[in-house]
Amino acid sequence: MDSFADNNAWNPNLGKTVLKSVCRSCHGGCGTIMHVKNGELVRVEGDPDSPLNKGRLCPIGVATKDLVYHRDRLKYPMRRKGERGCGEWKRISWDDALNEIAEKLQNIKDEFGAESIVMGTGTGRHHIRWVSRFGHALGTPNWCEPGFAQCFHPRINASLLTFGDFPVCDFTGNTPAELILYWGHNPIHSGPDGETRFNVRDSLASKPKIIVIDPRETFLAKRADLWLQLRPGTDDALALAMLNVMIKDEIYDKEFVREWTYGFDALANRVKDNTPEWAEEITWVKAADIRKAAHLFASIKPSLMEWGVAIEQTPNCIQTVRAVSMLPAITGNIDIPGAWIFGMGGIGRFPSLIENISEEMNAKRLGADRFKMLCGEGADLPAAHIPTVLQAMREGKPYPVKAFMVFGNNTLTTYGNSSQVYESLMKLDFMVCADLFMTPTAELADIILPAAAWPELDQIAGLPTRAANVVLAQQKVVQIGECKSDEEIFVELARRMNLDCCREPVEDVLDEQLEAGIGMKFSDLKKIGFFKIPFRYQKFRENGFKTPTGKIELFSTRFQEMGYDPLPSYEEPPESPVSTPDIAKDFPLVLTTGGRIPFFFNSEHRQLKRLRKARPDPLAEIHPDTAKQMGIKDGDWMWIETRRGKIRQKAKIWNGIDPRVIHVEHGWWFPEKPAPEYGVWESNANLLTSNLPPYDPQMGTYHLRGLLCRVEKAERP
Ligand SMILES: Nc1nc2c(c(=O)[nH]1)N[C@H]1C(S)=C(S)[C@@H](COP(=O)(O)OP(=O)(O)OC[C@H]3O[C@@H](n4cnc5c(=O)[nH]c(N)nc54)[C@H](O)[C@@H]3O)O[C@H]1N2
Ligand SMILES: Nc1nc2c(c(=O)[nH]1)N[C@H]1C(S)=C(S)[C@@H](COP(=O)(O)OP(=O)(O)OC[C@H]3O[C@@H](n4cnc5c(=O)[nH]c(N)nc54)[C@H](O)[C@@H]3O)O[C@H]1N2
Ligand code: SF4
Ligand SMILES: [Mo]
Repeated sequence: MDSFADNNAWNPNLGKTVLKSVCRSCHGGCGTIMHVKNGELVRVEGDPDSPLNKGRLCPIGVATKDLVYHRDRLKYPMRRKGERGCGEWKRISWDDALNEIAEKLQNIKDEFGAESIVMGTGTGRHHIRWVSRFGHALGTPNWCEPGFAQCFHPRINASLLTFGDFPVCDFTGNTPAELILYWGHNPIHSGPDGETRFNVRDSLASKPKIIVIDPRETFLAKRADLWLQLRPGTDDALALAMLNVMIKDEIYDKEFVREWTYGFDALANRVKDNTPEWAEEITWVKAADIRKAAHLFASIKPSLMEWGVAIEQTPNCIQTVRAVSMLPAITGNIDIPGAWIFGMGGIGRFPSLIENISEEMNAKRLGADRFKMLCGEGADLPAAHIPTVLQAMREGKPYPVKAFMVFGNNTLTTYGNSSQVYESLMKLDFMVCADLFMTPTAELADIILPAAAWPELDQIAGLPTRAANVVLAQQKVVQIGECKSDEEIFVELARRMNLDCCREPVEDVLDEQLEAGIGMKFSDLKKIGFFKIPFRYQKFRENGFKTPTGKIELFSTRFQEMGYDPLPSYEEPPESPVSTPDIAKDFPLVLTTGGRIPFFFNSEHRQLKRLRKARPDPLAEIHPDTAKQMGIKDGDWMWIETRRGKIRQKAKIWNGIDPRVIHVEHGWWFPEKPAPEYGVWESNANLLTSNLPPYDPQMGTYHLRGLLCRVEKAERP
């Protein structure tokens, strides 16, 4: 253990043994108690006082020490010895690493412009906003994240334009929901984006009615009063049909709609032909069940909707999100106890430094010419369009991308269309990767930086994400090797490059955000661990909704201004039994990917023995009838193939999936297999998915769920 505890001089807590913090191994923010002895983390427990988890931790949280002290942690910077991807590395000092990065970035910026440097990151971690912040300080408008157009931000951006705010579930109030609708969401396993799986479990204690919309019979679907087993990728049609029923049968909240929504008649007109019978053909859900679901949801108050990432991973993502969000809206389940609520904003605006990006540079953001809700005026925080970034790496068009700075993303496993991603990364002049572990992606870098994990750094978290009703301090309790937090790395790079901004200490930024939110300094928040803001409902009654009309915009004036359809509509997925029957002859099954498992976070944690024991191999779900036709038995390996590629996962045969559908897990690589590939081409779901057009017109979303595939029995790998 001594190599881990190398350097404790930094530690202001030396001598103290019990500190409060917040787990950030997923998006959730479970309060923790960190037991530290002589600079070593000896125990992590759930904080019984935290309103988010009340003392509990999930299997990933329980494995925190295993993560922090894993022998494969990256502990010092390294430079690659040979050709890109050769798998040979040499330890270097932080000084050498940062100087070299600073010099290379400066040269590339001078020769090709700052826009040819792309900042990359992964899903909502502590440092996600710092990645764009450093990019903006450097002068590049280009930063990207595989979740942005495909996860959470479609819900955020569409909600900001529709509601003027982002709705979250009222899990910490005193009124439990009487009905919960889980739409494309399995929060018992995933831990919702920015709430915690414990809140979700607790919300079941009062025995609400349950509706589940999911192609798989999940834990919740089994217990549901109504489970709608839809065809993957057709959520838009289902939502429109539910709106149709609510409006035709006049079971919506008339008073709320009259006073607080804009464009109801236009919506009614838009959905008038989207009958349950129309939707049955598209979605495979019985018309009678669609009617039942609409009536059940509308007849109970408070009804709560828990929506998930599954509605965001098709090229009709934004209109799907909009349609789904209108169900709570027209039933008046908005900002009342037990329903969707709007946050108290306990954390002030993050200084993203976007003001450093000129109008001309903003226009150069890759994708800005098309996807205004991802890259431009309709985006909360504009990001670049990933397929366009990759094209710029490969082809130098519309301009060359020469450098990619990856801070916490396993690009080869989590971007769609992994083969094309690989081809793109191999064309780079310069790539840096900061991670906790060596990954197949990090192996392609020129320089690798050892990142600090959450117990090794100071940050703040506001939960639920964006709402920030509870503000928590995450504090550094240990130092591992030479690891540095991503935030510190950015500050050091900015100083070395003599940039005008992003140079102040990290704590100054935390103070700025906290003071604007809860009026407190980080050092004070650390002492108490978290701060729960007294909640107020129905804030819209004071000043209206923060939209141009002051109402919930069913007809979106901002969409209209941007040249997009102001009303939701259905779009058949671009590859499906309906839109491409020719392809379906060879690839007859519908494929969905990435349903979360409780033991791993996306591509992470396969190294942790305790978690890996629970899921040693990747599982693909298949119905017994389909498996029988292929001669596949439970536990057999099976090939899953699309037009893009072929992978092998183990068959899990069960009745909980439609005979026409296959589900594969995502994020798989095998840290135990030989470098530099670590088996990333064997079971990785994104060898099957597509990042090719068409994209969502507003958001640029590509296609991860509802594709076409075929399967056959495979030999053991
Ligand atoms: N086919 C398919 N693909 C998908 C999805 C799907 O459902 N199906 N889901 C998509 C979604 S919703 C998302 S959000 C993305 C997620 O995509 P990613 O964010 O790329 O996924 P992760 O595996 O969670 O994280 C990537 C890396 O971050 C490292 N890491 C963890 N903590 C830190 C840290 O503090 N600092 C640094 N520097 N590194 C750290 C981990 O070790 C890991 O290697 O995947 C997307 N890809
Ligand atoms: N333990 C753990 N927690 C996680 C993660 C993790 O990897 N592990 N990942 C984090 C991330 S990045 C995210 S985005 C969230 C995601 O968490 P969730 O939003 O819960 O999303 P998933 O579990 O990916 O998918 C939810 C459900 O959607 C269903 N589904 C698949 N295709 C469709 C479809 O076309 N329509 C509908 N209606 N349903 C469909 C799947 O069967 C699955 O049960 O979880 C986060 N939390
Ligand atoms: S749910 Fe998320 S935040 Fe809570 S213990 Fe598990 S990994 Fe940590
Ligand atoms: Mo995500």
